[in-house]
Amino acid sequence: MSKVKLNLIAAACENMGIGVNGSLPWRLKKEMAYFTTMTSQVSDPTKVNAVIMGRRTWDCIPDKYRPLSNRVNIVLTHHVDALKEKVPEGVVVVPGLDAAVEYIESRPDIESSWVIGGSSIYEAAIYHPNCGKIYLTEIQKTYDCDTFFPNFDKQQFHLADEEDIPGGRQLEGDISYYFRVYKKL
Ligand code: FOL
Repeated sequence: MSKVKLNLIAAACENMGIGVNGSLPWRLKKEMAYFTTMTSQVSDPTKVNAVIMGRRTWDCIPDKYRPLSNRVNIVLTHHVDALKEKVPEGVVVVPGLDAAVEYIESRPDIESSWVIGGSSIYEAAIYHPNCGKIYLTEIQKTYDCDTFFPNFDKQQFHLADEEDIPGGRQLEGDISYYFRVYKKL
């Protein structure tokens, strides 16, 4: 029995779009700062968090921010040996979500684990027995997207009220969004 919880974090627009042409459809500075804070912050200063992503999401992170700092970066791919040659030392390459969970179980210094996309990895995480909470930023606008957050059964989740997470409508320029947290029932 594994006690590793997989939290998901994503920002999606009104049509549940999360990406277009291999990048984010928007540039929201404060929303990205929320992502950085949520995925980096630890309550035990001797520990770190892990971010788990698919290979395409790895590709979408700008070179200067890659690997994501102060976090253990775990990248999923069907071509482990090929990708291992291309990523910097310290980046963990595994063939799937179960292998990622196994790796995290072997690292007692990892405090929390964040699934950061994309679509297929989010979908695998939602149906994974270790699925925890979904931190979903709901952007109140429609963007042209080619990749989407998977439909999830809102019957199996409820909207949680979290301390420390800004509530209400967030405004950034003329774009508004909400920081939502869905907790598995
Ligand atoms: N979740 C949320 N809420 N917002 C997002 O934008 C988001 N993006 C991804 C996954 N979950 C998300 C995947 N895409 C970086 C770039 C793209 C990306 C995730 C992270 C990135 O470069 N992050 C840097 C900070 C960059 C900056 O300050 O502009 C980091 O250190 O976190």
